[in-house]
Amino acid sequence: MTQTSTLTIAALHERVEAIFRKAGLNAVQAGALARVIVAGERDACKSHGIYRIEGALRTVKAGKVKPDAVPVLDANEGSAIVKVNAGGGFANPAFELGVPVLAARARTLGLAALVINDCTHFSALWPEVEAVTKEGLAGLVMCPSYATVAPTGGNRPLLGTNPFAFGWPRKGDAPYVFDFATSVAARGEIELHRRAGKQLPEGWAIDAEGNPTTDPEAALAGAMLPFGGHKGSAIGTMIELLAGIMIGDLTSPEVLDYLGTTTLAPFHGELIIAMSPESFSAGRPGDPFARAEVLFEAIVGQGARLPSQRRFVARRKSEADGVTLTAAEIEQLDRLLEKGLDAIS
Ligand code: NDP
Ligand code: PYC
Repeated sequence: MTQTSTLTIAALHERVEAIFRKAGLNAVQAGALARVIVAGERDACKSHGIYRIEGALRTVKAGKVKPDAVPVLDANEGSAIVKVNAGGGFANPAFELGVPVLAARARTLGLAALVINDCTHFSALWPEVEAVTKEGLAGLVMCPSYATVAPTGGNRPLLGTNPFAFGWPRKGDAPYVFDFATSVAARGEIELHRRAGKQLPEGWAIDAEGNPTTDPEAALAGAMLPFGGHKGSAIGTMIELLAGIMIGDLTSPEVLDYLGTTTLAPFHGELIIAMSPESFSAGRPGDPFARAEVLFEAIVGQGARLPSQRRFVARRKSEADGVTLTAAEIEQLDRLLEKGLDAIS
């Protein structure tokens, strides 16, 4: 049986933050990264949990992200568009800086957008969309990645795995949140299959010759496929347009040109849109939150589950019992804490 250790969420946070500090990240970068990575472990989202630490540190070591960056807010007074320049650092502290201004603006204007430029982004989007719903607002979050996905009908990497998240606030309940890659699976899942020596499910990827493959190595050398065929391909393209070109930042193929590899975390921009359900529904019959509950009850009433329910169950368990890690994962954390960037090949 695999040996395991259980840590409280606070203890895991302390360890992860200390690893980033040891690697030379300033407090604002290390704190925000630890929050999002520990949230991934807490919610049983392994593809964006502690597994991502090495990738983040590899990107620091390669000089492709600034460990001491301090994000700068351009509040653009009165405008619906709030901007934060991440200054070449990670996206997470930039988001934390911008979200209170975004929320205030969306409450005043009914709708507002937060543009993050010049950031490195490796994390799941649900922590961000949940932060928007915590403000009583509906949210959309999206960003490109790097070219690893072939457009439907194509045979070479072009689009990113381009994650897309939506959140709706619920009074007295966890929000309705979905968050997924616009590829069949996140690239992190392919890498986790490779590490575990497992074959991929059919339909996830093609090899370098454009033939279907279930071999993770061949998939990493070839291309992933969009979810839902031409529909996912179009949504992935929309994200390149809105969260790349429209905000004056890099598209996924440009990111790959810039980095020259998919072993580092991608450098690009991010778009977050916040909407006030009260403002949009003003003057119309019915309370939008109460009407949303009717819809959710009808979904659940058919035996379906709401997205993120698995995460919220995992979260409650972690909050009560702590987060369980394997001996290999604990060893990896100890090694990173002891050696800092020297642990990264
Ligand atoms: P999944 O396929 O694991 O999950 C997608 C969403 O669907 C989740 O909200 C999930 O909720 C929900 N869901 C899954 N099964 C059901 C079901 N049976 N009924 C209802 N809802 C369901 O996501 P991906 O693998 O595509 O993406 C994983 C993560 O990777 C995302 O968080 C994404 O942000 C991140 N990512 C980040 C990238 C980046 O560049 N930063 C790039 C690509 C992905 P639940 O969690 O409760 O199961
Ligand atoms: O899991 O696809 C992914 C991913 C790419 C960049 C960050 N996460």
